[in-house]
Amino acid sequence: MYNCCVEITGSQAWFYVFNQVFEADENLNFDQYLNEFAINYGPLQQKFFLEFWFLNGDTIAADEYWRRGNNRELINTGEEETSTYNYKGECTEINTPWDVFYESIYAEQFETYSIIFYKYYQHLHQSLRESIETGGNVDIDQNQALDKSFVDEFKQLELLGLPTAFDEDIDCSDMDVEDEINLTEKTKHGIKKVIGKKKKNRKLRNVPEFLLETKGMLKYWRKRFSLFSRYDEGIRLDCESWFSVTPEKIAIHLANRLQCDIIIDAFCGCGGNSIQFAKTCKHVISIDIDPVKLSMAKHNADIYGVSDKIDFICGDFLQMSRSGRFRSNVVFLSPPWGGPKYKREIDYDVESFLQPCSASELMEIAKTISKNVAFYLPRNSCVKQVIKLAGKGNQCELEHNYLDSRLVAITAFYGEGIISTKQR
Ligand code: MGP
Ligand code: SAH
Repeated sequence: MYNCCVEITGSQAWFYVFNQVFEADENLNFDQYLNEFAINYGPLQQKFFLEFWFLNGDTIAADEYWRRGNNRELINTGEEETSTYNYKGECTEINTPWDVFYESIYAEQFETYSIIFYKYYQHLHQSLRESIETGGNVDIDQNQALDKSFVDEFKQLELLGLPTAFDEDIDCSDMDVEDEINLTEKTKHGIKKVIGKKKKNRKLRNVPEFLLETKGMLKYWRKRFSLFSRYDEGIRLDCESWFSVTPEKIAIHLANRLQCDIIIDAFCGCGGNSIQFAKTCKHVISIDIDPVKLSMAKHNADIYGVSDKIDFICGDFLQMSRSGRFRSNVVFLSPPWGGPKYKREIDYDVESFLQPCSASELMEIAKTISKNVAFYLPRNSCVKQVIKLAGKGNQCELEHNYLDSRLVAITAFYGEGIISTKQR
């Protein structure tokens, strides 16, 4: 019987990342990549997981140990409410010896990781195949190289509703807490969530008025601590920034990858990326066309104690870069994608839908400043277009950024200075 903890707000989502380097050759035929991936599926998954565990294992285990032991709002979702609490209603897992607990978390994480890895494989497959034979849902067991038992296991886990922190089919944005509970119970195929009383009666307090007034915005507020862990210290965001800001765990990861002397954050918004860049880079140049966002970015950077490392510049990045005044080691691009409706596209055309201009124009401009460019893009971007941006004969590293089982965005890296040299 599966027994898992589900965090309703999703604010403690774990971050998963997968990367693959592509060559932008003449005919952009990716069958070779897909075949290699399929043949090496098992070892690749193992390798990715070990890297992930090496970096995050201790933190995850320690965090889970604390959460299961102390936080009563985390709920046992097993059929029988026996394993998390004893008959007195006290939490029992805190008494589990550390090494036993650590092993169980390792096994749990491997299971979750396998599912996300499979989703990653599916996504790559769908976006790279010339034609999608199965109507957009490529089944891994079509490929003889893969183990059928894995597919069965995946389907079983999916049926059981694991992992559940972010569920792709459910938009809970405009529901009150009670609705959310009912809906979740209905859709989890017999997995009963026991929701604590305190949570049930919770009122939506301190929600900015404009988020309540605009349909579909409340879900971003629910994720506020995954956007900024120090949200409660007075973080300021305007409407566009609520849905555009890079979640903190992704921003931290990108900042570690792009560590350098000078980085330009060409579309800095309210500072989600700039703040983290300031922690790993010597100097950050943060540009935005909107003065209100820029002042919010400065305020937010003050909260994180890093504003002295950032130059905030108000203006149009396209015009400013043409002036030839800027030099940097890396340029980071996270332009507007056309609002939350970007996800209506099956294959998001980065040449038509990005603002303020096409991806190739943006790339051309960025490359006049530095040959190292990182591009934060929609998860449904047309991957072939993204790889093509590297220019014939050059490489592009594609990185899939997941929070829990949810693909949040894709980051593309161009330029030898930032493409990871690790062999996959
Ligand atoms: P989302 O798809 O609107 O959220 O944005 P979510 O929760 O995946 O929505 P759901 O309805 O599918 O559940 C996901 C992430 O994409 C956000 O957290 C931002 O980091 C990023 N993002 C979204 N938009 C619309 C933009 C944008 O216009 N520009 C940039 N740079 N990032 C964006
Ligand atoms: N990465 C940011 C979010 C960026 S959203 C974060 O994590 O907080 C995209 C931003 O691009 C918006 O703030 C918008 O004001 C800005 N923008 C749009 N056109 C621009 C232009 N021509 N030059 C500079 N900034 C622009």
